[in-house]
Amino acid sequence: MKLIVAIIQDKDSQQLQTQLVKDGFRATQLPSTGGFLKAGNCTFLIGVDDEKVDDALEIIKKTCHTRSQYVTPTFLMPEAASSMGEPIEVQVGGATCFIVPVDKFVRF
Ligand code: 2BA
Repeated sequence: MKLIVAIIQDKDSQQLQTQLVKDGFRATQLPSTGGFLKAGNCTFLIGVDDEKVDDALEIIKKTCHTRSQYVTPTFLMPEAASSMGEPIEVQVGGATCFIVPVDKFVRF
């Protein structure tokens, strides 16, 4: 068994949750915050049998989309507020996924 930890954008969370349940996956959704943008995102914990990992990743890939976001340098360095520069474009990925082996899984 594997645990997929998938960090995705809030905008895609509803569709991902719906599709996972529809295809028989069990998942937990946690609110999270990106360290760079300091904006809300969403972390899914999905426990899956080894042979289903690729199916789950395919659902994540199909439902989660890369988007551009503009941030001002002062957003990243508030101390430089007096010399505000042009906004810079940041590509926020559809999903950042970690696939972790699970030693043991029990449900009571
Ligand atoms: P954030 O940390 O808010 O990062 C949002 C986007 O900002 C990133 O998109 C990336 O395009 C850019 N970015 C992040 N750190 C940067 C840096 N030091 N310099 C320049 N640009 C930077 P993604 O890479 O798609 O990441 C989306 C979210 O996934 C991240 O939100 C974070 O919450 C999570 N994440 C990404 N890589 C991670 C990792 N290695 N470990 C844990 N969480 C990660």
